[in-house]
Amino acid sequence: MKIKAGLGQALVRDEISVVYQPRVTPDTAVVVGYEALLRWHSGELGAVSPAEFIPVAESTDALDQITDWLLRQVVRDLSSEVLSGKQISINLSPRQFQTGNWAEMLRTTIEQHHLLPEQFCIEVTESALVEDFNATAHQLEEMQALGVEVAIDDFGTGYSSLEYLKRLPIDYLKIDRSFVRDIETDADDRVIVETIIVLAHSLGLQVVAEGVETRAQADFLQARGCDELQGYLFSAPRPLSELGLQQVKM
Ligand code: G
Ligand code: G
Ligand code: MN
Ligand code: NA
Repeated sequence: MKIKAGLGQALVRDEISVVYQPRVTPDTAVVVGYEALLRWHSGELGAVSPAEFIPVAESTDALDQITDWLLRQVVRDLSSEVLSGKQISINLSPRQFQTGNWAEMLRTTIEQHHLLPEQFCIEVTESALVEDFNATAHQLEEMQALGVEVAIDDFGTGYSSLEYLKRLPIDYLKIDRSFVRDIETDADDRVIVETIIVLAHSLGLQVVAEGVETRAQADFLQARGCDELQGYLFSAPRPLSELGLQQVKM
């Protein structure tokens, strides 16, 4: 209840912010893009994790308003030197494909600000496809027609049919960090990760591994041909002002 009430005021109280986590190439750790992630520092509750407040925001219209704000903030931040020429990934919750036309929102934003559509990647979880396949598929197709890229987030943790991969306009699969975490010790996780990479590449998709925390994980993923890596090994999500050129560890 407290979260729900606080969320209604969060934007006007300036308590919401955005942080960026780099996606890097496996060999030289060159930053190719950033994932934009929401942060809420509530006056009453302190820092509230998105894992806690997003599900609550989803059940009101707060999430659409906050996402709207996020998109505008990202557009402002794109004019900074550090983000220029980088692709920004934005997360949309499954339910948002039923409450808003995000393809249209992106089209208007891109036109108004003379941006390149390839500068945006939309991340959706598999559950978006399960909850309302038609609405989600339609918007993803519109996004692809615009030139915006599409990623399936947390891949392997949902219930979606592999057939969706064939039928939908997808550019990236993001391997969920639960499969990456124990790569060094768990032979099953290694096989799952290898298989996701082979599957994605066979379908012409690129692969991003999430939650990369150790050099050994990065080396394994690189050796298996994973296209991009994301995780604390390279950088935690940080505010724009703290994104430096020297932030990424090799
Ligand atoms: O950043 P962190 O690991 O705390 O995020 C936890 C969860 O919240 C992740 O699943 C992430 O995708 C989600 N999340 C963060 N920012 C956004 C956002 O802007 N929109 C949506 N829908 N989910 C987000
Ligand atoms: O579900 P999604 O992929 O959008 O979640 C992204 C979240 O994962 C970010 O909010 C971030 O805080 C978290 N995250 C990013 N890198 C790492 C990492 O290396 N390890 C762990 N445990 N979490 C991470
Ligand atoms: Mn994500
Ligand atoms: Na994820």
